[in-house]
Amino acid sequence: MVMSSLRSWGHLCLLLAVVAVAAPPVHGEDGYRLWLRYDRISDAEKLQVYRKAFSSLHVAGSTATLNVARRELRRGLEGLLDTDVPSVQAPQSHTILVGTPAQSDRIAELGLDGALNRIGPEGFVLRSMTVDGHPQTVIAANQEIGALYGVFRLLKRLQTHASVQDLDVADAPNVEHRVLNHWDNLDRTVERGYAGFSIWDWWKLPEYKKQRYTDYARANASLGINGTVLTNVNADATVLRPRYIEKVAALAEVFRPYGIQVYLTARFSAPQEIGGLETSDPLNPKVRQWWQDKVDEIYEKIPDFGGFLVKANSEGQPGPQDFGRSHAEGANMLAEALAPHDGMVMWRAFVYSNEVPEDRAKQAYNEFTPLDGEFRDNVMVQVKNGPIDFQPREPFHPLFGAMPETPLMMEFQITKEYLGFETHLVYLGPLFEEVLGADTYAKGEGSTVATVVDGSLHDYEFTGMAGVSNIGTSRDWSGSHFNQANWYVFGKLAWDPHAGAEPIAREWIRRTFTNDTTFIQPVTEMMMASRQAAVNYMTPLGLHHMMGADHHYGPAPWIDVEDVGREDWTSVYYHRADSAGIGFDRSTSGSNAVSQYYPPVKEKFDNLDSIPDKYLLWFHHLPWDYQMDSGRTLWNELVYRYNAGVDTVQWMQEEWARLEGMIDDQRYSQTETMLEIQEQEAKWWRNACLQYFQTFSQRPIPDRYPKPPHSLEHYKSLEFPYAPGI
Ligand code: GCW
Repeated sequence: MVMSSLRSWGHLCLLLAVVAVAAPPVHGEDGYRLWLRYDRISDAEKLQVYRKAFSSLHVAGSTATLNVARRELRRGLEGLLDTDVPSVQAPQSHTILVGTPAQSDRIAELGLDGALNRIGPEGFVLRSMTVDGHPQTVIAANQEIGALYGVFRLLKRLQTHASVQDLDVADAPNVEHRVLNHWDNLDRTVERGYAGFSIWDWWKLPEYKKQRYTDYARANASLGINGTVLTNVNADATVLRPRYIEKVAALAEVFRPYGIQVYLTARFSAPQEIGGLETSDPLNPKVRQWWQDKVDEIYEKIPDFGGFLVKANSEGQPGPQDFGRSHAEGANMLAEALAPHDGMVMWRAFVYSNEVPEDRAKQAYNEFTPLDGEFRDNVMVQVKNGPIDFQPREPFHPLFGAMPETPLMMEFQITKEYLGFETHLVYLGPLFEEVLGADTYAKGEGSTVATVVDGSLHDYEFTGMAGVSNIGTSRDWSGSHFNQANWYVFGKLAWDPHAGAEPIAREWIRRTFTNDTTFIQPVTEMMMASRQAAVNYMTPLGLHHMMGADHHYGPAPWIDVEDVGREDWTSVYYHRADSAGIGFDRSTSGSNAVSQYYPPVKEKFDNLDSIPDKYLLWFHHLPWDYQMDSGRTLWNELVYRYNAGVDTVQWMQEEWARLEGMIDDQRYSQTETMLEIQEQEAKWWRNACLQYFQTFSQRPIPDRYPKPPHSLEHYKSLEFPYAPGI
């Protein structure tokens, strides 16, 4: 008995040993670590080189931010190099020396003044130097936050197996305010959130500060994000009550060492709602006093409070126009209260009304351009990337370039409200890059949106970029592994709006998955193709706003006034399909929205010979038999595009299948499943839209394409009462 059980025990051990040896070296990953994965470097040669180059570290000073920098460096090096990298009192050979001249004479004496003078408060110098005969790697900055950014930069080099010899890097952000916008409500639901609930556990704050808050700050700092608006733009005045200000202060305290300022959304009617006043008129002295007192109260608890983000007179939100005042008068009142504390106002330009008898795409421009020059110095006007609403594709917003006297802040949406929620693999880098790279011609050729956003075009330093967050309580933060890339690319482009989406994708893949080029190459291609795929299977050729009403899930090109009560929330308002053709005529003979663009952009969009296909039906209503450059008729082109979108998703599935085994099963199979959902939904979009448009075009779907398997009635009857994000 004893012998036989010993033998089975032996067998079991042997079996386990075999399994252990045979198992792939990868292990399960739940995504919590994001791109900050510091596992032992797999390339033995690189490991040798890095170990030799970095044998100790010396972070000069022990302020909160420098302590974070030291911890990060140790954690990173010890993980990546899989060896002890001690903190030393006196730098030796191969020490990493980190600090600011103000904190450390050692740094001050390195002769880096010239470089430091060029990098501002948040930049850093990363340089290989010989100090007292010792080869060292120096990370120097004017302020501690720059040192932390430099630490992340060095660790990134190791994560991506880059060279660390002869380093001579100096970098600084091109945009001053790099801010996440959380559309998080105080009850922890998240408007347009697809990654669980809000990570702010308001109820337990201020006492209980979750580890996740620190991890959030760390992830953002690794990208250079330096601000966060904690609350939904559809605002709740409650957050301005004393009890909540304490809670906000607790979060601010966690974020401070990471260089992240907190902001709140200000509900314009707060003086009435929580202040007991009879009006919120921005010109009323009592109202002004109320805001000043409120702002002073906030700064007493949060000395580095960033300021307010405001959605006013838009989609039912209160605002200055309720009292006959302009957006500038409203913004300036808040700005005046914030100015003594160095706080700012981010005033959104996302305004439109169904009572204004004008193309919705034109309304923000019409409303804001006359106010150019009227805003106080500490106001930025925050403009969505396109004139409608974060659609899969829109031309750039014509306000960019059109308000030379007003700093304009870019607003991108990272959460994929209109691009497949959390499930679809859609990398937003190409969308962001397309918008930033668009030439407004405001001051002639080269006046790209990026030059407006970075302040260089109109010569101002007060600049910003906002991204509507895709972060929630989901273990992987963003609802899927690939959605993390959208947070990542936003952060990188906010730092440098001239950077490219593709290199950022590669870098993200290396840090998140592997440095194996046989994985990086196809996955980069998938990511780069994914946005156009979504455009194709949802809203090709400049179509827009055809999603389900309210929850915005799935196709619903049939939505009309009877469904939603107002024209500008329908689908039919935007595609205008009829027996003659399809598209919104915004040309000079239509709504004339094209004229909001500078020449020659205006002419380019106005003219059928020069307008790119991607914006065709945004600006023109065209007959079904209109001849496309491809040689196809418009109807056939539409059919072709919808199918191409599905094809690309299927290609992505095939590519992904070839990569099985190259990464851990957990992330592999999540992605595989998400792609299956995406394929199903891409087909659903194609089938429902073609079935619907066919009722107008009265033309057949060419034989080589699949026919919609269901009737139009079937697609129309689908309901999604618990769709997330509302
Ligand atoms: O895209 C729309 C969303 C709303 C959002 C609004 C906005 C926060 O559907 O949920 O409200 O834009 O940006 O204000």
